[in-house]
Amino acid sequence: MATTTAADKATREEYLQLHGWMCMAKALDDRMHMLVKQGRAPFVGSSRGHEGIQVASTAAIGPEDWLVPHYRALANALVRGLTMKEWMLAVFAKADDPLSAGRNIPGGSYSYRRLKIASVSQVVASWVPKAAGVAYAAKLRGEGSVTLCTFGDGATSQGDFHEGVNFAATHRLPVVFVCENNSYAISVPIRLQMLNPNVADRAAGYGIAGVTVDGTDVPASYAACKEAVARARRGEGPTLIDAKIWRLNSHTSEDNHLKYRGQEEIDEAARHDPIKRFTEWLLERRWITAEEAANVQARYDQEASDAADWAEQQPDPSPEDTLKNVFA
Ligand SMILES: Cc1ncc(C[n+]2csc(CCOP(=O)(O)OP(=O)(O)O)c2C)c(N)n1
Repeated sequence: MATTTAADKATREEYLQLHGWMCMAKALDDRMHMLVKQGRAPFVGSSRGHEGIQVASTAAIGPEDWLVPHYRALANALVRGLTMKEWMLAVFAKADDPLSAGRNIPGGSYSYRRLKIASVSQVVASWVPKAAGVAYAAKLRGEGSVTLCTFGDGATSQGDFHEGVNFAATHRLPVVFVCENNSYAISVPIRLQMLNPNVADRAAGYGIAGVTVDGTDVPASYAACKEAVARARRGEGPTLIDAKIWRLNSHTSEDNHLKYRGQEEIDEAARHDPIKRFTEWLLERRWITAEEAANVQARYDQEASDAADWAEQQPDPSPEDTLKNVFA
């Protein structure tokens, strides 16, 4: 597991901001589940359980850096500056949806130039070589930016993953690869995907640094990511971080994890909620009170509800625009 140095620690204010983004992501996630149950929204690919590593990794890069994340990346996008209203426009597939103009499942496939988020795709691992390409371009241009690329454990079984990481390693590109390892690719457990106990063990095969961290531990995750970003900026090439987390919900709202996980395991997963864990950490330090923590969540729950009601009233895309920006 990663060790923390003082330089890799955030301040109280920064940790409270990370906590806020996690609560914001949970509020949107919970609201989407409700909207799907009510038949008002089509789909949720839940980020519950991923929020800790998502805010930690994304806060470790700066506005000049690039984010090439996987499709389950709500909290990452919020850290980059995506608003709750923008997210809800995507949920309702409205004309002004800034992610895909209503053409894709919420957050499933998009790029957002202003936030320097590129090449989100549902084609598993396809964005890994693209992240290497973004970093290669930045290096050739002498930009000094770092590219953060995130993916699940299942993605590491894909050829695209190998090609992307190997290219980044060979060219010593400034990339931080973060595996949000929830130990499932839909219903396939990680033991049927690989024999190595850690995804980070694969780093040795590429000659790059590999780090295993508890992805439900926000300060430890932040420290590991900060160190990897610093390594990339020093020109020492990529790092592969294996952040162990628990998926709290089914793969998506189209899936029922009870069919392959069992209630006991699902109950165990709930005990690894990173929001609960991080709140306790903040409470122990007296950096937040229980009442303040509850108020933060309640405020974002209300904002998510208001954002949904507002977005639902916005104009739908017009039929004439159906083929706009559709290339094939
Ligand atoms: C190339 C490709 N193969 C299969 C799928 C179907 N699929 C969608 S998500 C997924 C699981 C990916 O699991 P993982 O990478 O661990 O990420 P997670 O969804 O658990 O966060 C699969 C197999 C796909 N979208 N793309």
